[in-house]
Amino acid sequence: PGTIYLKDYQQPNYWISETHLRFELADSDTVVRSRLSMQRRDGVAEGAELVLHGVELTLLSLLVNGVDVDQSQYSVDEQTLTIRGLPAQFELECVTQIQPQDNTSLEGLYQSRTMFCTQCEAEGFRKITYYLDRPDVMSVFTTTVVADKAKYPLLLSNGNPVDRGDLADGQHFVTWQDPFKKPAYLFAVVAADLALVEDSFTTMSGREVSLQLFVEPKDLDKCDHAMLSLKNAMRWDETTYGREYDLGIYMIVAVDDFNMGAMENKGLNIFNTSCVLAEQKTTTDAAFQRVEGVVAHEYFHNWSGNRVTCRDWFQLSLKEGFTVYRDAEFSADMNSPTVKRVEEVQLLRSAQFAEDAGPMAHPIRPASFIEISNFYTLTIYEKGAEVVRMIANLLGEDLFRQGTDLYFDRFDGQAVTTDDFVACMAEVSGQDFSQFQHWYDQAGTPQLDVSGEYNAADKTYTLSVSQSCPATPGQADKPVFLIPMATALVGRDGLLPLTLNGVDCGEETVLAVDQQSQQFVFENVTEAPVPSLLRNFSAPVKLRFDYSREQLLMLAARDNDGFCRWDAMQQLAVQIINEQAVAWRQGEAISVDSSLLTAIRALLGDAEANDKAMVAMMMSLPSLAYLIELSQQADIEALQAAREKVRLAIAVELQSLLLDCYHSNVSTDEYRPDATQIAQRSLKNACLSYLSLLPDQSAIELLQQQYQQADNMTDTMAALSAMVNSDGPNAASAKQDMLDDFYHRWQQEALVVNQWLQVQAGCGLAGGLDRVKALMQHPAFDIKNPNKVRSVVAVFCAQNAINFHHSDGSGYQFLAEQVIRLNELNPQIAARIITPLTKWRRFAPAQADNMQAALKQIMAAPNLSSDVYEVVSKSLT
Ligand code: B3K
Ligand code: ZN
Repeated sequence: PGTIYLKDYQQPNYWISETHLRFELADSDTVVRSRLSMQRRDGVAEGAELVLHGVELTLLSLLVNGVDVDQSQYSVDEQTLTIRGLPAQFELECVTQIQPQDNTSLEGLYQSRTMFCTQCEAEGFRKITYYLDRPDVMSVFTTTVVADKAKYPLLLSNGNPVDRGDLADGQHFVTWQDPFKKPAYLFAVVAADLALVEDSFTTMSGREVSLQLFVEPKDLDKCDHAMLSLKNAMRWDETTYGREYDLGIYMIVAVDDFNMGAMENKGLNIFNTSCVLAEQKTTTDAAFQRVEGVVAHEYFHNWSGNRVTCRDWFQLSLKEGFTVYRDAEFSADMNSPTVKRVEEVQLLRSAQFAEDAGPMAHPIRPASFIEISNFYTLTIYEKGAEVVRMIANLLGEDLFRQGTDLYFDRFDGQAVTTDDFVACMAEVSGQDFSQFQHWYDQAGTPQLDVSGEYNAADKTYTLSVSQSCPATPGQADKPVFLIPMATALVGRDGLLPLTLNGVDCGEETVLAVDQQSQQFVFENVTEAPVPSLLRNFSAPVKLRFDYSREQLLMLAARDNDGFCRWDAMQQLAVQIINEQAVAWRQGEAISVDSSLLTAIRALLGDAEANDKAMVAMMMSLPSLAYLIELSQQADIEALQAAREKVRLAIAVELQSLLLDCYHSNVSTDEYRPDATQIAQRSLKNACLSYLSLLPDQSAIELLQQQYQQADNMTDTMAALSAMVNSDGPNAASAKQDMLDDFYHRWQQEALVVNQWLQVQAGCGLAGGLDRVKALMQHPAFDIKNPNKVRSVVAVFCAQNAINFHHSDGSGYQFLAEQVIRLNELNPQIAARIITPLTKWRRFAPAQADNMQAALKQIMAAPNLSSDVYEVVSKSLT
């Protein structure tokens, strides 16, 4: 497989103005007829070749302007169809045959259970018919779908239905027309027998839009939340960005077999069932929020992605980073903004930073790739969103809105670049974005090293800041970034007023860190302050400041920035866990430093006055993944043992406070997935998680009681998860009983069974691999269903570090086998689950060698897909 470079971008030789498609769906030998109106691009030489993309297609016929193309005028290979001797304008008719029933890659047209559906982004359309399958080729689509009427009463595509009727042999057809020009990646077709939930929305200009959700009949009771989220998102985009929906129908189809969360096809979103169905008894609070976020994300793409799309796939973050930023702000407005922000930081720190430090590190606008499917990454999405957030903060609300208005208006109906986006922001604000641009083309997580010095005589406080960014593949030295560092100074009684260079800057200021090292001198500082840095996580960087434990306690208690308060607790916990890890390695037992216990005691004592969700987050220890990420060479056993020891100390020392807090947050109110209730449940379940560590029967009884009395899946899962992870002497049989009960109760609900699989695959107790192998033999497992693979294989390898990294290398061997198996079935999923092995350089030689050996074993397997090849080959160099 070859590398594709951004610098080689060229417009195509031909454009497509109209696309007419006819699908004749069948159990095998589905036929696709296409008729394309094409024009040679201005400036392209007469007779220039037309190179169409096409993969795994059987070409049945090819006509230009109604005449068969002579064999000598075209050639076909595995990836392309090349036609020569074409006029400046012509109609190309092409008939191909495909086999969706055998398509396990879930890309192109495929079958999921009893339905046909498509996934075209990024390059799936070429598995449907020969086409210019690139996002800068935008065309108007008219699509006719023909299928058996009894089996597939529902025939959908993008836009509006314009014709329908019955045909011979029990077949019927529907014709759809999408008035908006679009690239092929936004095309979709569905043929199914599903139930419909319908609602409507009146747009700000008074147009009525029909909202349609298609699900299996048994799931009709799980649609309210997605529908409400959709309506909220539509209204929010009108008020926040002035963007209105543009078609008369908005459809969402839920499918079981899907490679990711959902897809924003114009007017016809296709969703993984896990991102649309939600109901109190079967769905956790976290999953409710995910449904809300994904429904909004796909809706927001209608403007940021569909109306204004990407010129080429190097610009992917143009639509994804911006849309994640938009959905994040929406979710923040619908729920607790601080909690949402902390969750974003947790994801960045525990996973995106690691990606940015590994062999697949890439800028949010990459310069090259082998397989674009590998670039739907946390970097493109989450770091991309952080970069848009920094722009929004640099401009302020009003100018940012002016910038997005200009962007949407100027580029409506076009395929553009991240440069075009930034240029709009520069134009409306008059700001110079040249240094800021490095965020788009440089990979790696920048690091800020900060120190502070108080001068009592001068009443000055000087912050010395230096920045660095580690080398990443192909980028050794990097020019310095512009890093906005939001800063405040915390004094005994709260925030101190800030004066910089004689200018009064209120209580918080954004320092523009734009040099390798520089100083900021605050004046009239009346006491030695504790600096509150990178407030609300103002830039996606690592920050080092040598805080004492007293200073961290002070920030946790007195800062008014929720992110900084939480982060102070995290830093305190990291220090304490790391000192336990050192002792563990030396075979010593030292007591757990009391500062953390003091801080949690204070939080619990004041839980009623605080945001309960924040208390829950602040009292929870950093994840093992984050602790690993912070270590130069991670000793997972030591970190895990240390973390567990600190958890147990908290449980033992604060037992009665935890129990009080638990009981005072048991609610009898009717379930609602709103911020207040979610906060209360998260605090209660954080307490439960600690209490479950206590080595006595009452801990098990508490779990059993919650499990039996729960009227919602959040509480059920909290109890089940704590039970599964419990290894007290009496836990074994209670655990098996609970697992069996759960399965028997929910075996008909695929999404609930997935949670049952996840909780077991993620269990950190010894023997993890054997449990996972047994789960894969269970009837509930299916290697062809990505949700099952993610629930078992990916959870074990990516979220069960202690078992996956077992010193005998068995976890790595297991993953290599699964990747090789999935490489043939579903290359995208195969490539995605390799991630844990790519991090081998972060481990001690004994482990690193075994991880490398597993990568080499994959590399040696036959028929490697470009997806798997890229990840493995880059990891081994
Ligand atoms: N745009 C799709 C992702 C497509 C992934 C293709 N491998 C979903 C989204 O980001 O909204
Ligand atoms: Zn997206």
